[in-house]
Amino acid sequence: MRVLYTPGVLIHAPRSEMKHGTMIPARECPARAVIVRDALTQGQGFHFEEPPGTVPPALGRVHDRDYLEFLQTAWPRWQAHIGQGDDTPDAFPLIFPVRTLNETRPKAIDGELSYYAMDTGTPLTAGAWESALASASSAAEAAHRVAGGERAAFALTRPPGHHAAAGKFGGYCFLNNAAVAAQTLLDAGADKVAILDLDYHHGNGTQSIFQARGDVLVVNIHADPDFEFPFFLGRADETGEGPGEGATLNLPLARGTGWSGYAEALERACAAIAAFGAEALVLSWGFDTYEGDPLSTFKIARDDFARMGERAAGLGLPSVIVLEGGYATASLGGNVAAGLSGFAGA
Ligand code: SP5
Ligand code: ZN
Repeated sequence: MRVLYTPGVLIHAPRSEMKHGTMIPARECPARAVIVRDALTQGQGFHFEEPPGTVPPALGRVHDRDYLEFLQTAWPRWQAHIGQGDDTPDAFPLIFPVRTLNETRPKAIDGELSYYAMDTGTPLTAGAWESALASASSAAEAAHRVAGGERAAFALTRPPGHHAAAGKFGGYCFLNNAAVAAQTLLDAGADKVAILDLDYHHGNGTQSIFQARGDVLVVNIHADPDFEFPFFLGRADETGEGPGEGATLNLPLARGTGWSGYAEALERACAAIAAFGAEALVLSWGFDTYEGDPLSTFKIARDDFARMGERAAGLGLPSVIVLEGGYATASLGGNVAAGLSGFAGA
């Protein structure tokens, strides 16, 4: 299987994030990509290639122009605002345009951060734009390969992407790599594409980007937002709108779900994808469903990732696989290798 990887994904290095009111080392860290890279390098049948260092055309079709401009310029503006040069701390928003406030975009960088953020859990760093762009470029290149006839390609993306909406960052995500892959497949000639999101968390960004479109089916299997981040999207009654009515499927699962409950949802997801008539698949694959993951309540074992990959491959669709979450860093390389090998062996 082709692997799209560039060291550009290692530049974004957040210092810390908040947990229960105190700051802890950032969970979404460069070591995640390093350990996956090393596991696949040592594994069988993975062929590495670097994506081009260009902005993928699909990026401007899934994200707002003003948002891309903000992301690209936020760090130097934040740095100037803070006035500490190289000691500038990561940028965090402080207020949100919630109900009772209006959504007029402010001019100051700290106001704009709040305008474009969906949570306080996503440090914006000096390297955020560069790594996010490297990831989106990897996802787009993987899609090009698959559109060109390869059975499957894996984009080793970091930071992840599925929480990022057209004009919002959050949940460790800045650019929606899965959406870029799906749009690239469409632009290359596919009429219908399915996105299957297997991250522990609901992919709110991906759902919102495509919720009013009928050409992309978005299916999520995830922890029920009644008890888990992102809390405000991902319920079973969300089915899409307008031309996208019926092209959103949410399969929220209970706290503590293990393989049998997960496999049942996966069957439903695959049946929906087959019925939709997708010509290609984007697997938005997070490994934070793992039993050892610090963010997870699910009980998915390494062998289960191989089964997951095998089932997704059973759809028989040309597939772009992008990496989302997974924070049991020491186990992440082996888990991803198991999942991809399961896919490739099916
Ligand atoms: C891509 C991705 O997986 N993003 C996840 C972002 C989650 N951020 C919120 C984390 C909330 C942690 N909840 C406490 C669980 C501790 N057992
Ligand atoms: Zn996740």
